[in-house]
Amino acid sequence: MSYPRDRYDPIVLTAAITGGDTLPSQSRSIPRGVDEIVREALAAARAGATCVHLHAREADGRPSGSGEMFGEMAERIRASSDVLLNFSTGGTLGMSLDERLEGIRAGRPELATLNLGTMNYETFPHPQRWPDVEASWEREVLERSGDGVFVNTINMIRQVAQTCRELGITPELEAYDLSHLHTAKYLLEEGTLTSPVRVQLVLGVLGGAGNSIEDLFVMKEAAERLLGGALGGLGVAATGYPMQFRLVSVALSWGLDCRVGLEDSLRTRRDTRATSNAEFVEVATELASLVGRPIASSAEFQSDLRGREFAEGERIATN
Ligand code: KMH
Ligand code: ZN
Repeated sequence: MSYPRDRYDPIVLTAAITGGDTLPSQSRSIPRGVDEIVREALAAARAGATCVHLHAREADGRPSGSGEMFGEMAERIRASSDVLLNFSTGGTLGMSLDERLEGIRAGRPELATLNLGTMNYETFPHPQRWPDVEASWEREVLERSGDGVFVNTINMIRQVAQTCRELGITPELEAYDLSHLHTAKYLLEEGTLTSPVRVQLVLGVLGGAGNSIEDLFVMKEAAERLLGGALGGLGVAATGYPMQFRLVSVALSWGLDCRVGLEDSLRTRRDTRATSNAEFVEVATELASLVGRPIASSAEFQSDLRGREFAEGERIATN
C-alpha cells in the first residue's frame, strides 16, 4: 500500500482505544485497566479496525507507562486477534523518556508513535470548561491546565527512532503542526529516519494545528510537498465530535489512513455519548463503504510493513 493511494486502494483504520488525555470521570466508557483495554481492543478489531493504538491506564484510569501492563496487553490481544498494535510513546506529562519507552520494549508492537516536536499541549484550557471529576489526581491534572508542555526535543526524537529501529518497530510520525513536518524532513536527511515513513496528522490539540478541514488540507499538502516520495502512508487523527468523523469522511475520499476512537472523542452523534470504541469503528466502516474506500485487513497491513522491512533489508544487503 504505497502513498498516494489509488481510487480504490485500501486505507488503514486505527482505533485509538483509551488515550491518556481524557479523564475517567468524563465517561465511564473510557476503558481503564488491562482487562477493559484488552476487551475494547478486541471488540474494535472485530468491528473492522486494522490496527489499535494503545495507552495504558491503571484500574482507576490514571495514565501509566508500565511495561508490565503494555506487555500483558500485547500478549492477551495477540492470543485472540491478528489486529496490529500501535503503542503510544507519548506517555503522560511528567514521564521521563525511559518511562515512555517501557511499553514498546515490553510489548514489541508493530508500530509506535514518534511525536515530532515539543509543544504546548492543553486538553482542559479553561476552568469554565472543566469536567466534574471524582478523583483527587484528576483535580490535580485540571489544576495544572495552562502549563501543559509536551516535551519532544530532537535528541529525544532521535532516541525514540533508534529504539524503534533496534526493536524492529515501525515509527508512526505524529505531526501536530507544520513545523513537525519540517522536522521529519530534516530527520530523514540526517538519516535518523529512513524512507518510507508513515505520518499521522494529529489535529485539534490546543498547542497544535486545528481540526478544521482547511487545517487538514494545509497539512496534507505540506506533508506531500516536504516529504514527497518518502511518504509510505499519510493519515489523520482528529479530536472531538463532529470533526473526527468529518475529517475521516474527507480522508477516506483522499485515500488517507484514518483514526477514530475514545482517545480522541467521546461522542458518536451530536447528542449521544459513545459506549465503546467499536461504535466509532462502525461509523468509520460505514462511511468507508459509502464512499467506496476499502479498509485494509490486518494481514494486508502486516505484509505491507514487512514488505518494506524486506525491501530495506535487501537494499542494505546490496550496499
Ligand atoms: N492523544 C493524541 C492527541 C501518542 O499517543 O503518542 C496524541 C497521541 C500521541 O495519540
Ligand atoms: Zn495516543
